[in-house]
Amino acid sequence: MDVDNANLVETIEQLKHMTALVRAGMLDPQRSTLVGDAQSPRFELFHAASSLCSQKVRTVLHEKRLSYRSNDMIILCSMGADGVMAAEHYNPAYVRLRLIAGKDMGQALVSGYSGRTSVETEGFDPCAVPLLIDYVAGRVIADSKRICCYLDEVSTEPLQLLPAAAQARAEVMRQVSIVDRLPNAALLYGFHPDADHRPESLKSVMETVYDYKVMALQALAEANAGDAELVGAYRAKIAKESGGKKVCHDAAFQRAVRQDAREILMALDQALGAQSSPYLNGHAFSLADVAWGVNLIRMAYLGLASLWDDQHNVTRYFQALTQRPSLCSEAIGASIDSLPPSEHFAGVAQRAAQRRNS
Ligand SMILES: N[C@@H](CCC(=O)N[C@@H](CS)C(=O)NCC(=O)O)C(=O)O
Repeated sequence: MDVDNANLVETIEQLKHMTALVRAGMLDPQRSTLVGDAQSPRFELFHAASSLCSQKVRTVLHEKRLSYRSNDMIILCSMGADGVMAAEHYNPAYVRLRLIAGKDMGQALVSGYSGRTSVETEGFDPCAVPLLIDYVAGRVIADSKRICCYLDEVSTEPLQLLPAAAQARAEVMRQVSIVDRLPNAALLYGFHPDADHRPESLKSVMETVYDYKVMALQALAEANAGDAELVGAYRAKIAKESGGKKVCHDAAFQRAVRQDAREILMALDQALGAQSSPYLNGHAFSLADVAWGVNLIRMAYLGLASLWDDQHNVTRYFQALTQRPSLCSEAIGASIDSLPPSEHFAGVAQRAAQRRNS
């Protein structure tokens, strides 16, 4: 065995040890399952059924028909009899794994809140999902955009989600980046002053979400005071979530976020044009359609489909995307299974169920 190979074997063993620690810290072992046929799959995913970024990665894994170990984590903190219960992705074992991926990206840690979660504009969030492990390459990869591109590169069958031709590829990536910069966190967590259509039970969770997050993170920072890297990671996350709390009831901020989303959808309508193809890249289903599909489905769930009511190309696009089996299962089905029922989603859910049963 040469030196490189010996290093790789050691890295993989280390990763196996670290992921076992993360799994051991999850409350319910049944939330760790195998997806696909492989008994010992190449990939392992730490994610959450409800998470938008996780839905993008799972849609890609589904499209590629890849087997993986799935760890569906609890990403909400809750109040128990003994105080706040930290979300599973705040667990030190998981954050340590994520920090490896963060270093690989060379991005500074997140330092505040804008309502967006793009790593390029906000910095790296060390306490977030999804996270992918590749046990063949010995790599840990964070950030949904990066994970999706990585999977497309290492697994080219049965379809490529990034076109080979440079111009088409650049256009797909341009759209993926636009979606990545949508103010998704603000749309999910924020209280709109005049038109907040989120399910009531979701709104009530959002009233305490930031307080519980910050309490849990502060307790973790104190409990791990001897580990400077972990403390730095928790402090970065506290800065972000405290920023979120400050603006979640700020009417001007929430209106600006909604307007921003509306303008981005208007630009999408123009980019789609009145073409005959259902998808963005002319005809082939691409990573841009994965990203937009998951996002438009989330917006519909939140009661925001009215943002594109008057945009016929987006309306047609949304109809086409909600028929794609991968999006039906990984975004629509997963949202139904993991989020409170939404009256605005009933039609989408019903059509998806009919398709799955037909
Ligand atoms: N840019 C990152 C964003 C990651 C992110 O914000 N994940 C959300 C779920 S979509 C999360 O972990 N939320 C729970 C939390 O922040 O505590 C990505 O695309 O992976």
